[in-house]
Amino acid sequence: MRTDTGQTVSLADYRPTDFVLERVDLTFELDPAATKVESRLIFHRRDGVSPDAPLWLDGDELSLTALAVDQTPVPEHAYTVQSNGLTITGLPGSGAFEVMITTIIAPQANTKLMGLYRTSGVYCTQCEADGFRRITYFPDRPDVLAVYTVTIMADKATAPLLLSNGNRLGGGDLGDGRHFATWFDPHPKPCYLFALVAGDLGVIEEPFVTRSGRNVALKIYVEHGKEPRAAYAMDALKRSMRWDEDVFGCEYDLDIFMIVAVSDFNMGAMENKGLNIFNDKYVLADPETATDTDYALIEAIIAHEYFHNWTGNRITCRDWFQLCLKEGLTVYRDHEFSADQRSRAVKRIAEVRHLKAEQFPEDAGPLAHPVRPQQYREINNFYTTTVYEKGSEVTRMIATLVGPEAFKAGMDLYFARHDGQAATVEDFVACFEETSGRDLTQFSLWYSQAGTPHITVETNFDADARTFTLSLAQAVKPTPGQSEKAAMHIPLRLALLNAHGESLPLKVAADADITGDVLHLTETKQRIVFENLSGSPILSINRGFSAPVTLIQSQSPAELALIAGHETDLYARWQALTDLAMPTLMAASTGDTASPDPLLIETLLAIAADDALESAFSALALTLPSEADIARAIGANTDPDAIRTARQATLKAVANAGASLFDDLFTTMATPGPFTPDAQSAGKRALRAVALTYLTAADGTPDRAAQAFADANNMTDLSQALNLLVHTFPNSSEAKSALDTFATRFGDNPLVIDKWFVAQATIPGPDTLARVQALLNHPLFNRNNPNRLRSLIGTFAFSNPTGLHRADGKAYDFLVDQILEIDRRNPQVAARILTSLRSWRQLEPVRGQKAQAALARLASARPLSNDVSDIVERILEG
Ligand code: B3K
Ligand code: ZN
Repeated sequence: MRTDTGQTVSLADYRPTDFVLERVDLTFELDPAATKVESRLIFHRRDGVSPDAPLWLDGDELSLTALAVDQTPVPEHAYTVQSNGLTITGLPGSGAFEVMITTIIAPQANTKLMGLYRTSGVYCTQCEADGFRRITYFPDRPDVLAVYTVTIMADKATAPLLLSNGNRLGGGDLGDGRHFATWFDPHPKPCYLFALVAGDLGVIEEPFVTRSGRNVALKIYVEHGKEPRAAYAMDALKRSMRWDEDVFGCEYDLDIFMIVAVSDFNMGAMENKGLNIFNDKYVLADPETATDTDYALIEAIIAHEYFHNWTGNRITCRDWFQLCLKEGLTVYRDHEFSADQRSRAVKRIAEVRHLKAEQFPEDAGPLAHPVRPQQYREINNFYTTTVYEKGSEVTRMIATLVGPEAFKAGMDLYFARHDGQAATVEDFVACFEETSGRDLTQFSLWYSQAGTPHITVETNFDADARTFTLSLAQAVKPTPGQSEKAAMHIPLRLALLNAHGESLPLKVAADADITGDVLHLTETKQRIVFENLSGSPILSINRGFSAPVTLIQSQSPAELALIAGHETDLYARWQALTDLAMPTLMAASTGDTASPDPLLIETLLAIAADDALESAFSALALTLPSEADIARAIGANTDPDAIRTARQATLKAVANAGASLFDDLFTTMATPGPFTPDAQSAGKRALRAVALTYLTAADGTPDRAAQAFADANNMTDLSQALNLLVHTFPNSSEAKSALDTFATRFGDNPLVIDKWFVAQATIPGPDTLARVQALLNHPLFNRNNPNRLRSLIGTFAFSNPTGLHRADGKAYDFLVDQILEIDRRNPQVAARILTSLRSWRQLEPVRGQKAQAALARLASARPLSNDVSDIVERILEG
């Protein structure tokens, strides 16, 4: 384990390497305990670099057994091995030369799951961000692009399958029970996109013909016996490939595209060139074991990794500070894909919910950082919702600002100009400036300035002048390292509605900064006057969530109810409902005995009764803001128990008022016949689940949920009933028996058992800690598997506010003990779970102090990985 404190890397310090890497030849002799890696690298000195400049190669936990330059062993005095790399001196002053390096690594001892490791007997790799240096000494940075040839030798019986990037050149028998295969990837790539898989796996295959006529073999590798469960992923892959051709003009560029599903993986998936490696959770699905959410995630992640082929692989990042260049853009592309495949409005609401639940707190807390950070200690801690989801929103705002034609032309220009390069955010933005003629200098603050802008909205109607004045003020709170903030360019879509909810024409002075329905807020304070209005209009602002901002606006319940009931923009309807519900929920949870606003109940029930609405939308609209949403709205001094009590009371009040409507919905939203994962059926199931939740709240008994559990014929209905039962009546015999039935039925399927862990880890209340502790010793739990760790410990930490924030602080101590324990094996997973404590300063003082003490204990523990120490120090400081 690396126990050093790690060095801070700064964007300002970027400079290119002294040596240009031209070609890479790798040979692997695979062995679980001692894999031999022979690497031949062809370099030449970059123009202008001093002839005696040494060559630096990164390395981590490697054992060097041979080193030669141009076939001559390097004498000892001409190289130095350090714990983090290798320096070679005395290299040729000009021309190309070959460095040959042999290292020995132990895949089976690799518990960090970075570099080459073993999972269920299969060799596999994860190199992004800096795992390649755990395979061989190498210039492990994304701006070093080269063409790779890879030969893999392994035991034939245990590893009949030998895969790497690119196209397979050939292979054969080595005689001694071993065999080999050679792969060549013609596309220059950085080493983080390198991949190797060797093992014994099943496969499903389908042909795909690209729009220019290239035949591509699509292959998805899974554990033997699981092949049928990869069919949906294959379907999603084909749809993604076609969509990327149709919408972005991006065509696939090799003869083969492979996906390998593995069961031990630190994150969701990895876009290695031609050989994506996936957490099997995001590949395997069938109606009996996967929920609608699982299907939607598989579709999105398959698309995301595939889309990286152009945004990430063909055009990669100059350095890791530019991570959003590939991640934010690719998330934007996968969001657009899902919107086209499903319901655009529902997808948008889901995106906003996710952004507000995950990214807004990050941007408001000690881990806040710009979409393009300025420095890092551990790059793996920057694969955040800010880089990904806010990065996607920034791309979306560019599309809004420049309009669809200039956006399309800008993307085309980006692909044409930077193909084969390692690019920067500036390169990307310049393309849209050129195609639109718009100056995006101020807009670019979205990349460099952290924090969510808060926009204060004030309005005034002048009946005599028939004008409606909109006064906006923007501010961004200080974030770590950034105390002063400049005014940003914020695109706000808006409408003025009449009393029937119809949009009125937007008539403004010629010099007003508004194009179509997009208002450009660029000043700290800005005022716009709308003219020619016969009555006071109702303002609907930030429609479609055109900018990732927080609005501070006081609209009356009647205005919100009008928007919630009649806006044509469904996102705006959903947002207005949330705003309508929030005051009651907040007041009740800070001690006031507020009963829900009758207008809220009336509006919700009108939505429940409106069968013209998409059911997926109604399901979202009828779901009250979560406990975490309420905590965020309150901001400081939050008491999770009081919040839960308030939310449950509101739920019950709505349920009582609408019991018969919910009863009807429960019946009419049934989806008879065999399960299909399409969006429409999923929407019906979601709405039926919401109805069941209200009905259960109205009854106050576990009966309906227990019946739904017994009747369920698919995993979506089954797991929803299980969660409802277990969360609402945790100690009932019905809950216990449902948990037992579930475990017996799915005990042989770890991915499904994760749902069983999640259901229990998220039971509200202080007793869940003991339950989670007991489950750590359950035979179905496995400490070495990241999915198990996340489903039990991760969900307890992230998704159980009343459990984690037990008033006695015991859950904080538990979490810190677990993080320390996980950190010894897998620092990345440990650091990720730790981020669940980032908002500790918002807790009421007693809980806050206990959380702080636990964090301080973690910070002073040794050994501590660079990953965990970076996060804990920032959480405590910020
Ligand atoms: N690029 C990978 C994430 C790598 C994370 C490294 N710690 C998957 C993705 O975003 O598509
Ligand atoms: Zn990605």
